[in-house]
Amino acid sequence: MKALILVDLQNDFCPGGHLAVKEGDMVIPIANELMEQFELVVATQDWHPADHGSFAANHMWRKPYQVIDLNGLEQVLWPIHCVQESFGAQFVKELNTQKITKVFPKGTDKTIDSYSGFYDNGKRKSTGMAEYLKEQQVTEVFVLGLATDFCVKFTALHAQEEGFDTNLIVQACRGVNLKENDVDLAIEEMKSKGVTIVEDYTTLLGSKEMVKNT
Ligand code: VGL
Ligand code: ZN
Repeated sequence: MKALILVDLQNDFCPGGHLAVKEGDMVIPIANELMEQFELVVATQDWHPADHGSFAANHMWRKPYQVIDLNGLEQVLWPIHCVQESFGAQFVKELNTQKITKVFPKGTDKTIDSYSGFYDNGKRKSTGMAEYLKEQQVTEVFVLGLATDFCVKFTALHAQEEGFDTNLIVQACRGVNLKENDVDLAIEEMKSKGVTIVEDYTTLLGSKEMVKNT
C-alpha cells in the first residue's frame, strides 16, 4: 500500500502568513490532484502552544532567524506561527481535506520543536505516524508540502529511516531558503540518503492501479 503525506499545508506557510514560504500556495492544486490517486492520505499540522520555545518572541532580546540552544538542541527561532486553533494553523481552505484519513499534529510540546511528522527534533517522542502507516500496510510513501528545507526534509528522512520507500514530489514543495541554496541542499541530502526525487508529478497521475497496489 502507498500513502501520500501532506506536510504542513497551513495558512501561516502561505503568502500572507506569519512564516510565509514563497509560492507556498502553489502546491495546493497539485496536492488536490494527487490525492485522487491514493487510497491513503495523511497530513501533518504544525500545532504550537503560544508559549512555544521556537518562537523568538518567547525569548528576551531574540529576533526571528537567530539560532539558540533550546534544551540542548540547536534551534532556529521563528516568528510566531501555527498557534493552536489560530487561523494561521488551519489548513489552507482550497485544500481538499476530505481525503485526509488522519492528521498528525506536531510541535505541541513547548520545550522542543518538531519539524518531522514522525518525531520531534530530539527523536524523544513519536507522533504515531510510523505506527499508523505500518498498521495500514504502507510500504511506500510520497511526500509533498512546506517547507522543503525543514518539515518536508525531516519528514522524508524519517520516513526513509522507518523503512518506507520514500518519494519526494519536488514540484509540490516550496522552501524557506534562509540561505540561498538551502532548498537545493535539502533535495541533495534527501537524494543521498535514498529518497527518490519525483521530478514530474504528472507521471503519477492517471495510474490509479500503479499507485494503489503494492
Ligand atoms: C516549519 C519552521 C517552523 C515547516 C515549521 O513547516 O517547515 N518550519 N515550523
Ligand atoms: Zn513550527
